[in-house]
Amino acid sequence: MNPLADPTPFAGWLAEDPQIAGLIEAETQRQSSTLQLIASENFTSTAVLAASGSVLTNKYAEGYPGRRYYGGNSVIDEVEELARERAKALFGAEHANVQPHAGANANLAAYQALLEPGDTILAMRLDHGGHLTHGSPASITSKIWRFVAYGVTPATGDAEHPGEVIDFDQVADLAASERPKLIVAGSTAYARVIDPVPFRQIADSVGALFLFDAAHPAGLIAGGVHPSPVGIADVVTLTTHKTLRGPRGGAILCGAEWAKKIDSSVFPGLQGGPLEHVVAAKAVAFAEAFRPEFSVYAHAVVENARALAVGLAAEGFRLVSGGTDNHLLLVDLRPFDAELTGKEAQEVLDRAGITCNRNTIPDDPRSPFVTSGLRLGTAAQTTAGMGTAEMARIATLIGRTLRHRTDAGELATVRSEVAELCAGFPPYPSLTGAAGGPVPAHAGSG
Ligand code: DSN
Repeated sequence: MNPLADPTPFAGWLAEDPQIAGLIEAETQRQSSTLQLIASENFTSTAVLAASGSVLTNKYAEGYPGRRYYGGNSVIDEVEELARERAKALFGAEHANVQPHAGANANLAAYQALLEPGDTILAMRLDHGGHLTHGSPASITSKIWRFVAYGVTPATGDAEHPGEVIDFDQVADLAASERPKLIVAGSTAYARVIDPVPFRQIADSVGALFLFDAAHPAGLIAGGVHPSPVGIADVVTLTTHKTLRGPRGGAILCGAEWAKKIDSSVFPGLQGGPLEHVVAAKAVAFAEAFRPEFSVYAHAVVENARALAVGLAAEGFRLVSGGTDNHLLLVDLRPFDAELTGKEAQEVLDRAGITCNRNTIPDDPRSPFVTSGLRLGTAAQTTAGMGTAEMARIATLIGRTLRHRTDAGELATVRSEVAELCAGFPPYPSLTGAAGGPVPAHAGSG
């Protein structure tokens, strides 16, 4: 069968591979009938899906627009140039590199561009919310550079000033004593705004460079609900698939003075041929994020996270840092049930159709595989059209699931209530044949 003869890609084009077609269908149904609360996930538009499933995947394009190592790149050059220009316009950056395959690659490329092997980097502790590429012993970053870690202040137990916020005194003290070449801000599990200004001031005070890892808040920055580090940090790395709601991938923004070093660090320094189908999908997502409705969406993500936090607190959970300013919540399970681990909570919630991930909380006594915490995010279900009323309901469903976690009947009841709730907010009505429901926040793009 000629796949191009069939205009319905997801069903028809895969007819010759029923196993994969069936698995894609099953995953579409899973995403549509269960709650997606993993803070690093989202639902892209169908326009993003179309670009990333396009013939652009066929083209080798090592190099950059106008400077490729293979022929036939005139169209691809236009695609990548559009993606770069849209990224620059969206974030107000002088230069954009849209080729990193992931956020981890973007960070590695940025370190390689800014530093020499063995240089010192000051970054956030993994168990306080940092990322693997911020110096985890398991990451190659820690084998190439010397990492020193800062963390968050202790929890106070005081509702007015709960603590567990970035300890800027510690950042300043460590910067003064360790003289890092680079200071990194950014986190995967920090529920508060990360102000780039004090980081810049501390970096300047010791002559360090400053990298802001915006993997998580990129969409909130684009939507105007998180302060932009662009123009404050020397380099900003980001992922395109989290709050930014694009395809899975990374990007790097920087001033003109770093452009050449960043570009050669990504290619040929770290990667080979760029994934131009993904670059095209990034271009689509950057354009979508430029629309006024994306800002409405970004504000709704934060409002929903706050509503979910209020609901969870009423169920007896403790929110690390007392709440949230962004798209995610870090939940300390211990006050709810001292025996309940993050691992067990994640597994039980999965059975009830509530998808999230276990996460360490600051100074977690349990291992990263077990943990005492859960991380939840609202970016995906906000895209599907859910609002604060649904967040309140989700909080009670989480409470019920974990309270009755050994009761199979109750788990089945919650699962059917979750399916009923999700049926009103189909993320991909055109793929699942779902009718009605609120219009998804990305509607209009497909
Ligand atoms: N693994 C991603 C997250 O879930 O936050 C970060 O790379």
